Amino acid sequence: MRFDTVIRNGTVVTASDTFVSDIGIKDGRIAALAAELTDADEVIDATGLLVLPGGIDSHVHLDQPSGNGIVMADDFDSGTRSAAVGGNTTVLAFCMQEKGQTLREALKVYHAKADGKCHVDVAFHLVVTDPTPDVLGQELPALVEDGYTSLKVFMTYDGLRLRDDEILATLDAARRTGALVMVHCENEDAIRYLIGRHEEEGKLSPKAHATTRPIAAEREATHRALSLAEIVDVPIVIVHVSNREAMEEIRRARQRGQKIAGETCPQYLMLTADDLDQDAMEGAKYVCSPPPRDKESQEACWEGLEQGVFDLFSSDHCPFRFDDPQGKLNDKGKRNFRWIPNGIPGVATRLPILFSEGVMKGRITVNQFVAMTSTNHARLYGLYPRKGTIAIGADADLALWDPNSRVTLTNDLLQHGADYTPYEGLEVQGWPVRVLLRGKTIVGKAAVAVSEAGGTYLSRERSSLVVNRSF
Ligand code: DUC
Ligand code: ZN
Ligand code: ZN
Repeated sequence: MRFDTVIRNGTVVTASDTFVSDIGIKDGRIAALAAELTDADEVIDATGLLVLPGGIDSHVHLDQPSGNGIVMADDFDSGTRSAAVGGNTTVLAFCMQEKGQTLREALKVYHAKADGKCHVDVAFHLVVTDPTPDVLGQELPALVEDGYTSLKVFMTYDGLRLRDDEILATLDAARRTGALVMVHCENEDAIRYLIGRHEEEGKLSPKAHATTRPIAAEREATHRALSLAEIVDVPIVIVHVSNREAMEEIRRARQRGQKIAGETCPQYLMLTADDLDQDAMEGAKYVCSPPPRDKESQEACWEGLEQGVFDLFSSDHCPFRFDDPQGKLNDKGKRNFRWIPNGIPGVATRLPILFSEGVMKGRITVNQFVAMTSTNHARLYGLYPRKGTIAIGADADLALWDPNSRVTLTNDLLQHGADYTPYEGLEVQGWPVRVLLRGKTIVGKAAVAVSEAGGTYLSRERSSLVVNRSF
């Protein structure tokens, strides 16, 4: 067979194996894995490089309206460009239902935001904020059939949070339709109470964000979400876990026999609440929810990755500009932490940070790295085996990774819309030197993403956690 592209002499890494092989690519897919493939229009020499399945980041926020004049720093153009620079070939973004809006109306809005703008492939999770009988009984079953097979519910934030009875109804609808539900676990009433107390005491600086959202508020909500899922007998994903106590809830639920997926994020390995406690408003750069905790929590999150409590390592990319009245330093936010938008950028730094801090420091294997940054995302969100692995027939979504390249992270390198990175100055070892999306190079030398927006929308199957099949 003559190939469009052959990648020669790379070390191919999947979630289970590491082997030296050439890769033959034809019509955007992997057509051959063998030695000595030569007959191709384009030959890429990958000697000394790892060839990884392109990263799949199943937790990113792009172009979401954020209220109060706040504007997210990335739309689908800049956010997916930054994703590509960081070695990703697929992102799953959130489609936020406004109250009173149908899910179909919300999807129309988000498809219009994304169509023609994406540099990597994209799919949507539905965020259900208004679980009316029509939404759950009529819309959701049809949307799952149409390939929107996951949704998120919030236990915090006024206007987004669902009551327990609404969560139960949503989980039950998910069980009937085969959708997978992601849950943001923080106890809103406890947080509101603590915000009130902090305001009475005049504690209004960014560090109060962490003390008003304590570990117990996350642990309690995690336990409650798991209990609600147990009551209606449905799998769920606990997203962005920040600490040991919430993680242990997942472990215990699994021991009871529940099907649970767990997710953690770079900020819970790399940052602590002390980062919020800095002079002037610098701490606002690190305001995200749940907040970064302490050193012990970082250790716990590493343990969760090493031991498989967490299946997913996602960025929770939720970028706002810092020095901007529409971002972190909005007028109200400068006076009171509660108005600082929650979220930090991270879609480009997720893979390099986990590779450098996890693989290079001997905490996880390179195969675990691939599982937690790509394969498990594809399996859990219905994209496997088209995405998330290197196998005959899979999309040729590949990150050519130089394990010896040392890079100092700077904001400019990341090509996102934010004016800062929480990881400025961090030196990482390991970097994606070339990224291919369905066989086409989208990031080449010097990490410049091509300007053409070649990403497509992905319709998805049901989650492996729901259907429980191995192929
Ligand atoms: N939850 C998220 O998942 N992302 C950013 C903010 C939040 O609360
Ligand atoms: Zn969340
Ligand atoms: Zn998020």
